[in-house]
Amino acid sequence: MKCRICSGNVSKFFDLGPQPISDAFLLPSARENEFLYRLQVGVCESCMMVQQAEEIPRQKMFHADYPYRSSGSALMRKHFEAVARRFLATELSGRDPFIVEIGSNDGVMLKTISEAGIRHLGVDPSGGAAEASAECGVRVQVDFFDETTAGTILARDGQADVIYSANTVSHISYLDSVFRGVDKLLAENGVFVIEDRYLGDILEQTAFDQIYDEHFYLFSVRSVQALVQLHGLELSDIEHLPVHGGTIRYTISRPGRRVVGPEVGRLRASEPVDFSVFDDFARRAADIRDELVTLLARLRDEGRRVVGYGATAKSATILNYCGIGPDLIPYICDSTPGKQGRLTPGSHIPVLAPESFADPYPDYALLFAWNHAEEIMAKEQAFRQHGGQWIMYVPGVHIV
Ligand code: DWN
Ligand code: SAH
Ligand code: ZN
Repeated sequence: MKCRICSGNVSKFFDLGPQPISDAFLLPSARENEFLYRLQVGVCESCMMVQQAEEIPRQKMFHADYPYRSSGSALMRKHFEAVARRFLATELSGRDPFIVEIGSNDGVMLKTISEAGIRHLGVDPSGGAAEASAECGVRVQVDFFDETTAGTILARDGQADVIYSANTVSHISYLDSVFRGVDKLLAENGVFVIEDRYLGDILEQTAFDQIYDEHFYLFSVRSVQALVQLHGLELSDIEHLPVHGGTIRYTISRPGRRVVGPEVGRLRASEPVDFSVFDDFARRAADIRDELVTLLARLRDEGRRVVGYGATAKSATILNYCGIGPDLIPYICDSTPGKQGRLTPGSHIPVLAPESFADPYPDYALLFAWNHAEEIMAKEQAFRQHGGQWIMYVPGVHIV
């Protein structure tokens, strides 16, 4: 298999078997003929980019009914407001600045930019999310960002001082086209800022649920630096952030335009070069699967009720890789309107509104949205007061 970035040789290290589209929550009547594909990941021996073996047509994942809404988490709303405020105070403080966001979803970041009266454009193919962002005053183009889209934006709006993209660039297999687009659209002294899940944290926590269709790539400093250089740009800074279980914010600019920060070399030097870490990761993931399934089967046999919390995209990987269905988890509570009343993809577990959680409280709740543990546990304090316990599987299976 050839690397999608540099054409190097990709060595496969983890096969997660047949998997559905992670955000394709099914209407109860539509459970037949579900689309499945084989989820496998490998690492490029040349540029170290971790990537999937199979590409899913982009329209199958991102369309009018794509259900995820970034604003569903108070923590993420705060995070993106801080991002916007920082841009307003720095990169966007000049004359008539312009910012483009790739994957703007429901406008969680651009809302603050729009309120400040700054020229902006969100690009996102998911029409429902785009509609929600337009309702809060965000200008949005319902489209996949690529070289063609970039050309259209350039002709209409001119160059961008900031191109920002959170949890989206890793979702795009055709990064050659995206980077050609960025190169066209970015002003001479502009910055391209990317935030994405960090491979180092995924390996350390054995968070193998971060591998699913949308996460086509898992980024590291080494692989992003190689990617950026290949397209004539420079990785000038990185920040390691706690959100989504461990994220890196990469600041990319034209060569020589910015001073390269010391963190880039420091974190890069800490990254593994020995491929055995990937095989170890796959082995630990299989152990977690066995432990989790054993625990859930034991609790069921003891007559305990276990329900799920947070019908995340990540949960598709756990549920389908472990073979967990409604016999072990009768339902999952989730606050997203577009997921409620539907079945989880592949595993066909009903998704109910959070109000069902207390009706009555289960003995245990399996927290699929483990990256929002603090927020959810604070919101659901009464569960613990009723004797309920949370089951976690990152890093490793444990009960809190
Ligand atoms: O990268 C991606 C990230 C940004 O979002 C996308 N590919 C898809 C998606 O991934 P995810 O579904 O794993 O993201 P989250 O943020 O872990 O999803 C949290 C889920 O939990 C949502 O469905 C909403 C739900 N939730 C809830 O029911 N109550 C969340 C919170 C905070 C709550 O209080
Ligand atoms: N930035 C938000 C949303 C992440 S979910 C956040 O961090 O919470 C990923 C988003 O990327 C979805 O809204 C999806 O529709 C969008 N997306 C996928 N491919 C895209 C592309 N080629 N161009 C722009 N957006 C894309
Ligand atoms: Zn490569």
